[in-house]
Amino acid sequence: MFKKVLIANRGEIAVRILRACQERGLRTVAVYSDADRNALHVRYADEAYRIGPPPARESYLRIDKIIEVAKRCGADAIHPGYGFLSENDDFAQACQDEGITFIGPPPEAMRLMGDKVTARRTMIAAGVPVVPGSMAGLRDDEIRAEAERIGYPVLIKASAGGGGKGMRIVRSPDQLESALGAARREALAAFGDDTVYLEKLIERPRHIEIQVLADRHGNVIHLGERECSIQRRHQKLIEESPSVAVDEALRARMGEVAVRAAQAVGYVNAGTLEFLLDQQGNFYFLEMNTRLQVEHPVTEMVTGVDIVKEMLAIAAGRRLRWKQEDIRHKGWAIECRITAEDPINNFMPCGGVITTLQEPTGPGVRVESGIYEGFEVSLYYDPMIAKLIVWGESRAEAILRMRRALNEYRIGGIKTSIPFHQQMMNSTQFMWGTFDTNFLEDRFAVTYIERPEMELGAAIAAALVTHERAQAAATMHQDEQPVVGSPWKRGLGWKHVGRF
Ligand code: MV4
Repeated sequence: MFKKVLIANRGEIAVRILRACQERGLRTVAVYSDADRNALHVRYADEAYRIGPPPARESYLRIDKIIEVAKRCGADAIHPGYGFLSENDDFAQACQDEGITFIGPPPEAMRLMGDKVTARRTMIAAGVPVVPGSMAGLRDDEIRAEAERIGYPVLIKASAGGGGKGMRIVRSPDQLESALGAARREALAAFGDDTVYLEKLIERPRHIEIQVLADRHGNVIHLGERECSIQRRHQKLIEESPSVAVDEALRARMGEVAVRAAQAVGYVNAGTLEFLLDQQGNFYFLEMNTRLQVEHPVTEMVTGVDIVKEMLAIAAGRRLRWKQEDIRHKGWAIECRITAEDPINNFMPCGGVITTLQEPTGPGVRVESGIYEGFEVSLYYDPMIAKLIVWGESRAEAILRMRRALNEYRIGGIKTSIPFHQQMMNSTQFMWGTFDTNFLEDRFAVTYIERPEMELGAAIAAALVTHERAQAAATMHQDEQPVVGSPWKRGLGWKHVGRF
């Protein structure tokens, strides 16, 4: 087992990883840029080393500087967190070459899943469902023929990158030529590569992802799903586990596919398979994240598994402690990403000094944060400053608890996304759970107050009644006795989600 871990990250995730290391009796090393000289992760670590000026490309992305610090201080393991170098196979390779344990997957697995076309081919070979589509690198005339074969509507996607850049929906042949031109131009500008490919458009999909854990001894398990459809410009804002759209049978199918996908690439450590789920309950591979994810705490809250500690154990060569049948799910967890952005002003990033801080607490409330009173939030990095996660016995209780926790949360001196989350938790559509990835763009403007005539209390009461009724109805169907049991058992599914 390694003895000293360098955390090659900053902010809330660096603090999160530090805590797991310290609870495992490991020495901890922080690295920081000049903008983070007084950051929380620097304060909490046993040792801290400056790696450069604020810009990430001169500090947190500098493989040479991070490896140099690790060698200088005798760190025998590195945890990359998420973002920055966490999916950089050159970094994983550099650690391996220097005899430093990389707490994550092997570089080969990163490479296989990092390239979208290779990942798609690998998944098809492994029998993982992918969206019907074309090969990449086709000429425009070949694409026209492919669009006819696939059948409209189709989606044009950029081969060189994700996040929605270079994506264009084409609903009829007459739109194809102009959409192709626009997609190629955007892909070239964003990725320096105008190669595109086609996929069948999945209308109003949900983004459902499955957490997997794989050890070095061939054992792979999944920890259930996370619902991540509430996104803005492909940035997740709210995640939850389980999903109202996934019942026990669908969870088992998605989990089995996710495990098979991980095995197909020789995956080791924590990883996440992302899927699109259509309105008929079919799911399709989207991509694999070969790292720990921001939203991992919602899975931890409903399974009781400390994913970061399992990453440490797996990296140290330990066998997984559980078989798939040992994994139990209890209750419902929701995470709200707290960002230094102004939701009333188009989520404009707003830095500044935090003049007051009152974090929520109490039963079922968890705050993962990298801030404190007096800390200066800089805009050199991602605007996410904290995550608020709650657990409840049911989704309705989790929503009520999130509402209570958000009302306690006070961050003075900067604007934050808290008002957006408060409005979302008051939204009857969110409470119904019938959203999809288009929800924010289509139907939820921050300044729009839904059904003002409906008293908030009435909306909450209706959510509670609806939820318990849906559970009881689902239970009745199976056991004929109205026992309100785990939401994991009955998966409300869209057909079950009640209406007010
Ligand atoms: C899709 C899709 C519908 N049909 N592919 C968005 C970025 C990249 N991760 C893939 N994305 C999508 N691919 C097909 N064939 C809809 C989206 C999509 C989306 C997916 C997940 C989460 C949020 C999204 C927001 C808009 C579109």
